[in-house]
Amino acid sequence: MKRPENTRIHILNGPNLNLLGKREPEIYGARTLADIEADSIALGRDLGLDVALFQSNHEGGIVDQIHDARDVAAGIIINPAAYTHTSIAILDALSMFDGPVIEVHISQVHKRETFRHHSYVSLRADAVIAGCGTHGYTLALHHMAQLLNDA
Ligand code: CA2
Repeated sequence: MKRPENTRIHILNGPNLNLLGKREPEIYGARTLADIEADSIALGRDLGLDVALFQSNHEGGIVDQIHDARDVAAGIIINPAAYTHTSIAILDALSMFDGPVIEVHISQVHKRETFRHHSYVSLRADAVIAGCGTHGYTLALHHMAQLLNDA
């Protein structure tokens, strides 16, 4: 298997995900964002990926993080949280990123309110994972490794 030259992956998380593990565990699970960060960095090491995790409660903050990724990252894994359903700005920023983009939702958004069924980000995402809990980040990293190795 050919190894990618750039192995840096940015995992971006939108509003309120800093409270993961602290509220509504029945929907979002018990793991905190710090747990997900530690798990992702460790798995990244096994997969040959250099993983960094970011979170912002602000739409512009996420746009800035996508712009920063343009310069350094080979791929983006993003859970835009509520901005998934509203943000053309995040969609436009992702469209300016050249590498693979994987959209992750912890909950099964299609089983929830209808306003969660539409995603602007899905218009750019190369893959979408929803309803696998925080394990979705693990699945996304495995798929990202495959996409970069196949490129
Ligand atoms: O299922 C997902 O991952 C979502 O992106 C989560 C968003 C929601 O607006 C999307 O429709 C689906 C909400 C994130 C809220 O984060 C919380 C974290 C801890 C406790 C409560 C909410």
